[in-house]
Amino acid sequence: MTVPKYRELAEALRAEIVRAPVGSPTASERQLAEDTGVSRMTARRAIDELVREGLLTRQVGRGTFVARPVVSVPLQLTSFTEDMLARGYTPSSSVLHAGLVPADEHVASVFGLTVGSDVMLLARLRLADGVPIAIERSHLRARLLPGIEGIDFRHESLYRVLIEEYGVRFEAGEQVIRSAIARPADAETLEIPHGSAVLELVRTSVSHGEVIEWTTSTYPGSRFELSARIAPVTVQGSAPRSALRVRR
Ligand code: 16G
Repeated sequence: MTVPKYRELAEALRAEIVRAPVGSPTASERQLAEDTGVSRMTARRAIDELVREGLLTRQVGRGTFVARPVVSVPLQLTSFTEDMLARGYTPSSSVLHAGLVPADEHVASVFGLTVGSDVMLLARLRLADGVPIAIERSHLRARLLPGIEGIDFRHESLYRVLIEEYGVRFEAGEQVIRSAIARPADAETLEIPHGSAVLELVRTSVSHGEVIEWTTSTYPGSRFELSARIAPVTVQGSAPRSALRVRR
């Protein structure tokens, strides 16, 4: 079956949109037709398709713009793999570091371990359809996950491994969200300009009352939004803990 030309063009544009900041202008129909050698009709159909999908928005008399962040991360205990698949992207990872490290004071206090205990450090660049989306640095309670340092995480979901290989399922978690400026090396890895704003999501996941995972996910600020379901408070005093803390 041959793919219609406009679909091919829409696919190519989708790959560009995933990198583009929200609100940035896209090429006009005429420009697109000229640049790619397709008819204006084909260019229009490709743009129409992306407008229908909600990736682009048309503003009369102004042009077409990137409509909203391509990745909208729900505030739930889901994995990167699940989040990306749910949005129609193919997730993959490039492993930046994987191995046991001694817990420093901060890591030790997060896990309730003594300083110097072995923890697994897994640092990954996460990609969607081959485009860098986030850097994730996960510390994991190594003692409960024997052999985890030997797993090849290039093609593996951490959460799948935890559930299927180790029977670890998270029953609770806490997520802190903060803004920061990308470290120079991270900016390069994420292919964003030096000094760009990033969103850091720090997740602490708990199973059977013990912290198993402590992960910092760094996302380019221009490409993301977070969404959370707002539930009414039903029982007095049972509201989820949520606080705006001042960072020092
Ligand atoms: C998500 C989690 C991260 C977890 C990862 C596992 C956030 C902010 N963070 O990115 O804590 O380690 O999923 O993904 O959502 P994986 O199972 O695809 O490896």
